[in-house]
Amino acid sequence: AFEYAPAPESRSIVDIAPSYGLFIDGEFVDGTGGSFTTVNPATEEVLTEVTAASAADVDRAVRAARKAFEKTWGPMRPADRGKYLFRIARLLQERAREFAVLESLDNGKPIRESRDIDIPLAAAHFFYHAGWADKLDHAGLGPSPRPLGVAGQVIPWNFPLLMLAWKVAPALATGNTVVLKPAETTPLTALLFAEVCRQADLPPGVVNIVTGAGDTGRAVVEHDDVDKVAFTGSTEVGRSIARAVAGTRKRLTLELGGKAANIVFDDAPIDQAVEGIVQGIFFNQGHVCCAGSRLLVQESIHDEVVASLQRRIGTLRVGDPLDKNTDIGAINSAEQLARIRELSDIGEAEGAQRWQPACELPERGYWFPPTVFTDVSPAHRIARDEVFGPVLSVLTFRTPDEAVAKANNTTYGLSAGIWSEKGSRILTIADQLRAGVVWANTFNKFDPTSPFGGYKQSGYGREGGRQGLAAYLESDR
Ligand code: TXE
Repeated sequence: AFEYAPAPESRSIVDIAPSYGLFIDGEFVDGTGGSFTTVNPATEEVLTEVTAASAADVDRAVRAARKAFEKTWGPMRPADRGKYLFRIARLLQERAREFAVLESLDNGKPIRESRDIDIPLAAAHFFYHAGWADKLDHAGLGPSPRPLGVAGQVIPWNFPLLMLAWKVAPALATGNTVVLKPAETTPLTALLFAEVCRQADLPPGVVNIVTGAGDTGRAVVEHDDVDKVAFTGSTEVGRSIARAVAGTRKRLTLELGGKAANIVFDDAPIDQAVEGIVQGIFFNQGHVCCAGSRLLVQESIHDEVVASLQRRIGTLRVGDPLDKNTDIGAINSAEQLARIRELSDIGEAEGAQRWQPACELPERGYWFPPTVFTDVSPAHRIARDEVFGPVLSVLTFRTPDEAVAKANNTTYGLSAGIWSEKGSRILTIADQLRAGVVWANTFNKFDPTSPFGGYKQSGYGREGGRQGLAAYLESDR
């Protein structure tokens, strides 16, 4: 059986304290809401104890953020704000290995992904926004762009540091201050980020990190003195936040779930497409809001694509996130694993064919093998619901019109992919897809210069690019 053997040299480069406080007004402080533990999902080992912020603690954080907005960060020359952002970006680079190992320990994602994607992209996000800080006048967002004030930000567990960067960098670059709540299963890189803020001499109160579960998130969202709420997470919680914010002065952006179509035409380069399909759904264990979870393949090449996909999946290694050869790591939590199992079982019960490669999973920890469903009909739950796990549903189409109709047949609209040799076809189809991001002959590519966000129930507002700045400015156009 598989033995879990963490690479000791990797593990030893992070220094995890036995317990953590909240980061408020530039200091780590005690909270009054008790504490909770965060667990390594690959071993179920407790990593450390983290403070749960009460509503009173959140109030303290918001007051610190307000004071910093009025006294230091708001009045600061934009070029000086930019210098702080550059400093943070460089520190993320300098401490990249530490961040990568910590992220993989707390989240379960393969070290290759945290090392090559999560952490470098987080740094890139700060570099990009550092450059904007003194150029907002030229962003085409109105004559004299003004920050909103205090931003309350709630983020999920799938890309803990990267989602923090998506939220914090544009808020700071535009002159806002921040109270951020990381997800309860992955608070550790946000706490290391707090240390980086101190190292960068960021004025106290500009960034505050309040750890905790949904109650803490609710306290952030509902605080009277928060001017802007930014949320990434489930559609259900997003809906409750929209209700809570309705009728207040708060601005709101939501980045919610997805059920992306990855469309493969018969003229596509098959090997390349298969790589893209694998990457599209198995990257980060499928814990990706824009995951290519619905493969729409042209009927004439269905069998060939599925056979080639299965061969490729058979070579994927599932296991120790700290092993550089691992392709698929651990599922982030027992709850998420239960949700994936349930939907996968429903898929089989509804009549779709479930295929999984022969693969031995570690005994401890939360694991789910890469899974492909064929004979899927658009009415099946696995074709409609976000699984948020390594589960691909394969559907077919005959004509381009049918591909578009099926791709758009979802309540979501975050992303989509198109595989074809014909540029004109790609442009025509992309134009008809109701999705915020469309990739052509690639998938899951992210860049701070490109706005990311959804149509329909995938939310509203954009993150990244010039458009992402608008969400943090009074003149938001
Ligand atoms: O999300 P939650 P969960 C989807 C995915 C997944 C499902 C459930 O399908 O299976 O959601 O995941 C905080 N007020 N996505 O339960 O609960 C919570 O503490 C304010 C898609 O983990 O939405 C955490 O910090 N905040 C997604 C954050 O919200 C509240 C990413 C997200 O947790 C709150 C994650 C409340 N009432 C899950 N309740 C994506 N779009 O990428 C919870 N939170």
